[in-house]
Amino acid sequence: MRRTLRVILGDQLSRSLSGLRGLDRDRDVVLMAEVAAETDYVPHHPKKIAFLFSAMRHFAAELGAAGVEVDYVRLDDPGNSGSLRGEVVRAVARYGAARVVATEPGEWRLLEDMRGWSAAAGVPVEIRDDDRFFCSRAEFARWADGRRQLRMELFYRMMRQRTGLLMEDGKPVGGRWNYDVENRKRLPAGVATAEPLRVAPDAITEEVLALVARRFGDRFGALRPFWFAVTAEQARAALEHFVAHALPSFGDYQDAMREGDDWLFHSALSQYINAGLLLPREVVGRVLAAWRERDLPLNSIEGYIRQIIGWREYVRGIYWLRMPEYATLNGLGNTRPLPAFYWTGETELRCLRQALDQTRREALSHHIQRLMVTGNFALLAGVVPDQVCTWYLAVYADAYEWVELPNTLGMVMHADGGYLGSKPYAASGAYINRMSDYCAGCRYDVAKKNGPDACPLNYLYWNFLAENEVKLRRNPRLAQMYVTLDRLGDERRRAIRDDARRFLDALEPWRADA
Ligand code: FAD
Ligand code: DLZ
Repeated sequence: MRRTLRVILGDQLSRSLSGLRGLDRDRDVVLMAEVAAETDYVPHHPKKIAFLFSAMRHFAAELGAAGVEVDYVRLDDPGNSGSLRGEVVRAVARYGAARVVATEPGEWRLLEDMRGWSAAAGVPVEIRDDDRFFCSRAEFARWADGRRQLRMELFYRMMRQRTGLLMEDGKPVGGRWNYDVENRKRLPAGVATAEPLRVAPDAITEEVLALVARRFGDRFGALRPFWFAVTAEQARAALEHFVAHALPSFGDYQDAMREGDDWLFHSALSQYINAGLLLPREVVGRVLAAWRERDLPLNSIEGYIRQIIGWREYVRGIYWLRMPEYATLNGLGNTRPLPAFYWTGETELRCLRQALDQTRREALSHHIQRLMVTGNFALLAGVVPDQVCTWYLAVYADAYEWVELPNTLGMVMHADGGYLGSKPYAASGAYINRMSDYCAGCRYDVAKKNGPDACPLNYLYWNFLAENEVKLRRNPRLAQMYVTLDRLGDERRRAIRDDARRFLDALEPWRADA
């Protein structure tokens, strides 16, 4: 009897994966491959590559220990063709496989490629749905049908009702759908925060770290210290650690930032969930169990569940609904190249320096840093969305296009004309000062509105509203901002424009080919 080849990608490391269902241990062979096409389509952070390669190698070993035959192609194996398609073609020939079974990938470009595998390998290729999500692509499309603009809050309520999570007699637990108003507290000085669980690298990880240092050591990002979990068991321990130490205060300080504090009360679990080491269902189940066991604050529990069954599922739905044209959108008509400091970290704005430095060290930063620091600056500076998206896709250990693109292009850059979110998350220095202690040590003065020492976010904010007036003035959520802009006199408006020009023109642009 001829064999079935089962292909598992680097972010499909789940034993319950659809592509593994019905596997016949006596006949089937699993293919996993480290390939240059995946390491190089954007300059991924070395820590992200090391995390995935180590997790892939551990997953292959686990399958092997469970009696599954695994063909694992390493990046430096002689004969490695450099692409997933090439490896599928080679493996089909090696095993005389009759067919290939795979789970749909998380990126459009790879799904397109996968659709060509059958012709290339000369055997049928079955592409199965990825059902590790709460909401299927078809269900999301049904929900979105006929809506000109989507709103996460409405999607989230539908998901709460559909799953019954945090529901009581058909009503939201506690009487409200959303406790976000309680989740915007500034972190008081002296409050001790939590750290994610750190796992020491084992021999497999050390071998991967040596490979990654050799091959990708010149890229943006520090490889060590490397502390990520690389197995499902370790990732579950990281989840337990989060639930024990950070979850109770997750809600209160969800939007806070503090100098030198990388994690506050965030879970640092997204890289594990997105690679398949943790399933969203088990994360939600564990958080709800902890709530019942320990009577934890509802604003933390609801806030966390909303991120997983709300935002995470919502952005995935939008990605598949709107690709491939979504990636090309530039609704505000931005033309400025990404400033080079995104890749060097060299900027005098302390908030940006902090977020960029953390990104370089850890290949992670928390949501408010991504949205309101690195994202807000790119929005105010009018950077070309495509270059911003490339940066976010490359530098974060949890980044795959299905989740990165809607967050960056839609939520941060408002490049989809308000399809994902009702208004741009634009902010001046006052927001950063309210939510962090960054401004105290900054070379710029957050209290000054104009001039060489003023916080650039202050004049860039008003300049952004002025420059995009035609597209944004009619947005009811920005009405008050335009009333204020209208009240600024001609002299102040001129100063805003001149300061913004001077500052933006002095930014060194990133050159992709440099
Ligand atoms: P927590 O704050 O502990 O949140 C819990 C979990 O909720 C996360 O682990 C994540 O799985 C989920 N979640 C929260 N917010 C979102 C969201 N907006 N979209 C999807 N899932 C969410 N998240 C990614 O997983 N991959 C990305 O490539 C990514 N790119 C982003 C780009 C931008 C510009 C922005 C603004 C956000 C992006 N996010 C992305 C969302 C969010 O910033 C990260 O999920 C979060 O910072 C991960 O850290 P954490 O695990 O500590 O999250
Ligand atoms: C991100 C990534 C990297 C860096 N390397 C590999 C790899 O060598 N082999 C592999 O199967 N997957 C890798 N991945 C994850 C894929 O890029 C991911 O599966 C697609 O982007 C779809 O989400």
